[in-house]
Amino acid sequence: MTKRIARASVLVILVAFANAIADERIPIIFDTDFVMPPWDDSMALMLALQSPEFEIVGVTTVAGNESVERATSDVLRMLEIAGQAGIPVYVGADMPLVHEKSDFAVREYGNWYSNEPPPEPPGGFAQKRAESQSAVSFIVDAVMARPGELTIVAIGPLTNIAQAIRAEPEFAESVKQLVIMGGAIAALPDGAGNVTPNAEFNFWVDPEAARVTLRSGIPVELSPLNVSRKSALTRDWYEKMVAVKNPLTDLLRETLGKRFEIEPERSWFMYDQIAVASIIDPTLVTSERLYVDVDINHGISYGTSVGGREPWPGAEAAEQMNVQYELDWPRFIDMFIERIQRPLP
Ligand SMILES: [Ca+2]
Repeated sequence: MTKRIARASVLVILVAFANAIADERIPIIFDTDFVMPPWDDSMALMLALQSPEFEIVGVTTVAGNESVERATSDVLRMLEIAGQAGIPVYVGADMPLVHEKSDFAVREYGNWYSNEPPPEPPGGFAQKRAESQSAVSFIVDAVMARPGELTIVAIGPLTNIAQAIRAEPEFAESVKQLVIMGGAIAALPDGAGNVTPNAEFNFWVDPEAARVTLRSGIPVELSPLNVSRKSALTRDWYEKMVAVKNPLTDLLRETLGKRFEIEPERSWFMYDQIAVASIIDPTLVTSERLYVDVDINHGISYGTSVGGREPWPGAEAAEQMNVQYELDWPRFIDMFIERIQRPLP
């Protein structure tokens, strides 16, 4: 009896302790055009999953790198591999708001318009299924249930976020923070685009959604190509990353490893991973407060983000936000590797 009471008290203390930790965690919604490694969204999710600073309230998918069906199928499998299949997944937009498939879109990187069934992810399709609630409905409900508390990490086209903003008038003022991987800012170093000369992929896929989102008044931390270009994932770093064996490094060996087998001397940028890391440790990046807006005219600058220190004619609706442009690469990659190598739950 005494033993049982003692055990019960220990349990009570443990639960209280767990709750105390839970209260300290940063609740996030992870919105992603997810694809398995070597693509960046999956490595960004690995970092988030392996970081006790976060409470991942849900993962929402969107068309971008690939179709939304592929994003959903791959993320469900990733959560199983990471031992966190309990995190709910919600299916989001399968097309941008306005942008239509063009010959240029087909030639360039990205497969957001695809209607092909998703290929089998490493290890086979997940047992786990997506929730029946839509991503937009979930995002709105989750934010409105905890006003001022949730951070949204948006690392794909901003289609779901723009729809959530439009769906609920009080949504924008109820989001604590929105961390976006997207855009390229010519006013800062390394600000060229990666799809068109000046437009970055996520913003270019859904420029209208990017504009609605940036103009919404949600406090934004922007992680554009300027800061991505300060990263350099080489074969040496990759080998350090996979030196410890766990299901995540096994997956990286199987996927990211192929890149370095084919092109051992090449280095790769990291994008979404930096956006996630900057929430855990804001001192990893240097930012400047800029007014940022997105061009939605169907001309040569479609999808281009423009940032300025002062508002300029035509940018009267632009909001000020933190724009990352410099990265402490050695500290970032050390942190990334250390987290990926931690034991899985
Ligand atoms: Ca992405």
